[in-house]
Amino acid sequence: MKIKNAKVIVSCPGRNFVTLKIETDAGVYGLGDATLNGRELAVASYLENYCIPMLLGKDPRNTEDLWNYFYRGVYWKRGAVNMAALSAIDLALWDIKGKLLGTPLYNLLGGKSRERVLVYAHATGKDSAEALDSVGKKLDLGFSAVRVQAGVPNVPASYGVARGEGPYEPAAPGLPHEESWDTPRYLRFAPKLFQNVRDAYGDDVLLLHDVHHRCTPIEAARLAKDLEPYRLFWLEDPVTGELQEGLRLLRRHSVTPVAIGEVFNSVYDYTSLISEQLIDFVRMPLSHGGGVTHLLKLAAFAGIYHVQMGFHGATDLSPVNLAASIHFDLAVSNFGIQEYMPHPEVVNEVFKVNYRFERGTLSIDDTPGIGVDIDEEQAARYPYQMACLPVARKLDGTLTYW
Ligand code: EZ4
Ligand code: CO
Repeated sequence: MKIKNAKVIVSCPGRNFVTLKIETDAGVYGLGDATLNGRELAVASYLENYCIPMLLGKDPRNTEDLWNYFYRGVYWKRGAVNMAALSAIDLALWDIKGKLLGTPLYNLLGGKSRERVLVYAHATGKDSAEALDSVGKKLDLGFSAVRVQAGVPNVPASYGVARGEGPYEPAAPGLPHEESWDTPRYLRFAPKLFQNVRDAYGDDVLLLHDVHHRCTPIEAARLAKDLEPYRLFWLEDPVTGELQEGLRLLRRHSVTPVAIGEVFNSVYDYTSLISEQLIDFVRMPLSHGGGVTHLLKLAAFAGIYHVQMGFHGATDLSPVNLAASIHFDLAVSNFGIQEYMPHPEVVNEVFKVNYRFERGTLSIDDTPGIGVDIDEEQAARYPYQMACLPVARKLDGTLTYW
């Protein structure tokens, strides 16, 4: 059996998605998500100019060998662009494997450890009152776990706050826009926000919060300690991911659980963090972290240390990635929670999805493989539009982490 063709489909139904389609001479094809928000065409070009010519003629069933071909076989390993491309290849090959065997992906990963996948929603508001209102709306929709973000008083454009009426969506058309940030104000505000949420909605709701890389280690330690009374499910990206040592300081001061790694792209980003027990949840998504092949190894390693999986699931990951994540979440024993930001309706014109939200959980049907399809004619109706994530500046103008 051979790979006879592969192509990259770039489409913008509301936001840009990069999809890899690998076709075999056995009459089945597979889909992988290669979307890298704000750098989409870099991955598309890498796939088209380098990876696809190398894939043609190879046996699509050899997922382990092909994974290594595009990891060990690439002298310049790792990196977001390289790994997004490799992840898409790996997902497409596992999709093919499931279709060839006539079984949904979760059966190839150990079968079901659970019937449904716990997900968390995003609550957001320009101030504390609006955020509280937003939490109530998510609970009304059936969610039992909610990430809470709110505009910080006297910080003009803080992270996690929707710009208009709709849900929070960070990328905007054109070159990067600028947001502002002030950590001292944030550190005073965040504990009050969570006090208000607990007072309003009680102890049962699972609460999450994303610091989005903004704190220094000592600030992160202060925040994690001050949030302890509100028993967060997790505190995400309290320090920027490349400063892994920073988490040691946080751990010395707090038992607030830590999730990290939505911008990581390798098992090797996690080995020290996990073996030194510096984190509690893995965020690295299938579509950036090397696909099913790499993440299965990471999940097994994490499980030994009682670290759980909590995949990134923002709208800048395509329905192909979300569906693959649900299969993975159903199967691995150390599943924790799945982020779920529903894609806007228009995305369903391009992608035919096989998952369903109900009572705070996602489930998936038993279509073989990943089970998501793409309508190429519809995809062509939504050509690529340049869009970027913001950059952030402190109030004095200094560029900081967004
Ligand atoms: O800001 O995916 O936890 N979720 C997040 C996301 C990220 C976006 C960046 O593209 O941090 O909302
Ligand atoms: Co995040």
